[in-house]
Amino acid sequence: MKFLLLLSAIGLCWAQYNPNVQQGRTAMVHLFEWRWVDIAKECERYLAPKGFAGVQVSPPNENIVVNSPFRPWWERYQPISYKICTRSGNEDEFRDMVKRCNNVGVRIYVDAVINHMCGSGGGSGTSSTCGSYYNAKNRDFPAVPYSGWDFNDGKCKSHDGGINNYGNAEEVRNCNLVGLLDLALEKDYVRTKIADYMNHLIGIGVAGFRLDAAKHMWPGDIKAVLNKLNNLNTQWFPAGSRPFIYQEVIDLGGEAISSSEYFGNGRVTEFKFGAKLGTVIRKWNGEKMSYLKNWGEGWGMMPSDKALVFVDNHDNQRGHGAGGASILTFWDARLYKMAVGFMLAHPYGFTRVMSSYRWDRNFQNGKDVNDWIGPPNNNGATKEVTINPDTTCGNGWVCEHRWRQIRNMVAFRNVVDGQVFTNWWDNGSNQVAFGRGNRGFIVFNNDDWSLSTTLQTGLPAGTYCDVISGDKVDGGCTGIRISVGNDGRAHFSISNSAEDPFIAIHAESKL
Ligand code: AAO
Repeated sequence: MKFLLLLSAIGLCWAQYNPNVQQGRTAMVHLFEWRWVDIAKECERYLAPKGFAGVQVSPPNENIVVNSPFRPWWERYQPISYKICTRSGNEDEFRDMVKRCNNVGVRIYVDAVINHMCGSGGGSGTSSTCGSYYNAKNRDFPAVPYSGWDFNDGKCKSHDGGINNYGNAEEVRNCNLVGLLDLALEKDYVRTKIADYMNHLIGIGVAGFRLDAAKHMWPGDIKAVLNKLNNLNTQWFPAGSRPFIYQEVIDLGGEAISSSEYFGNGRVTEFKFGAKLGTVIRKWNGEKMSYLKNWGEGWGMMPSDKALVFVDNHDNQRGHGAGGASILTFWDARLYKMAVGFMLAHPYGFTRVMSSYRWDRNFQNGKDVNDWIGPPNNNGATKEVTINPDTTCGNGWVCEHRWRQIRNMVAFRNVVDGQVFTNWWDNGSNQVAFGRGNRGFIVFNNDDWSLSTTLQTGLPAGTYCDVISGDKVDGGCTGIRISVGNDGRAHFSISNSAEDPFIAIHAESKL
């Protein structure tokens, strides 16, 4: 009995950190601003066959409609109600997506905006995605319903009701983030309304949540909400499964609030990951890839089993949030592929791949004045994600997750899952290599000269197909071939002017 209690205690402790993925899948993709009908198709036609574990979807609940004169992407971070009704689709479409994705083993993680409602200057009326009435000035959201009692106006002590000082934890958590009406999460009524919304989604079959603006909520208040959540839907998950939780906390150091305060609730976004990796791969501040030997905790990041990691996210790819200029995105495709490749090959953290749309960037004094532009659309209606004959996406969707190098590194991560980080090699500069047990090996050349060297791969003898320059197809290889000898050693040469100056081989790319 004691033993059983101990076992279930361990199970419970691990619970909210566990992404509830299908066995052998290791990476999620954020399909930013996609419509539910397109995600359902993508799960079936691409994500499941390629081994993606899950999808982070944009907030599904009703939001304010901002016409100024065009609709910004960020209107979805201004809730009006918890009805499933947005530019991405209605509740029927959401249900159909969750069902079809789960049926092919791809999980859905919801971006939950529960810290606040719309901006204080949001006016009143029915300019919302489902037409629900609201009055921001009176704090009136009858479709939930919330009223003046449910907000933190009385608690916030800053002179203007906003957050001006990130050195003051109370201000960060009790005041309005960029003017967004801050919910009073210490109230059981508010906690219950939020939990009802999340339980509605759990009932539909989602596997977990990104908690938006978690830094702006007290960890204990989040805990109280999580304690009200149901177990996952047993149609797809083992009985007793808990929702996966990852909290958006930006902690680059030097502020009042640190990531570790949130570990008890679930995983936390590690923003140092993309900021530092971008700096290294850009070779800024004297950084070199050889310094990545102790990447992870050794670089001052949180424990691996608490971290949700990514190279860029929907904020910092356009100058919102944190991270700054070092962040790599699809706009710097060559360096970006190396960074994502490094992330997916390295054992640190649970990984999230970004999938974006293109917009007209317009830098004025170093700031992109078009950082607000919403998804590809016709008069506000989000455009379909069309698929070109060469498998890339049309209609303005970038689909980084379909780039061969990125898609094949997701497969690499699945193949090396659970294997140790080993056989590190570097040239003291920007040529590095490492393996994962006897299942995979990767080599980078980010120097301004060629790499030509023989390395211990740890892999069994044989000829392997490099999954960066090509694919293994019908037993052949459309890219570079690497032959590993009986001693596990192989010769690599990578020109510094190669289209993609890195090579990756793994157990399933063996010919
Ligand atoms: C929009 C308008 C606003 C308007 C508001 C209300 O843009 O002008 O006042 O509506 O009408 C998104 C957009 C916002 C948008 C909002 C609502 O990004 O522009 O406001 O929807 O429509 C902070 C939060 C973090 C947040 C991030 C954007 O901590 O939670 O700001 N991210 C999430 C979402 C995001 C969303 C929201 C939250 C709101 O991912 O998409 O906003 O739901 C410091 C702090 C960070 C802080 C940043 C930015 O970072 O540490 O916590 O993030 O400042 O304010 C260095 C430092 C680093 C610092 C950084 C930037 O890198 O090391 O610590 O500089 O200064």
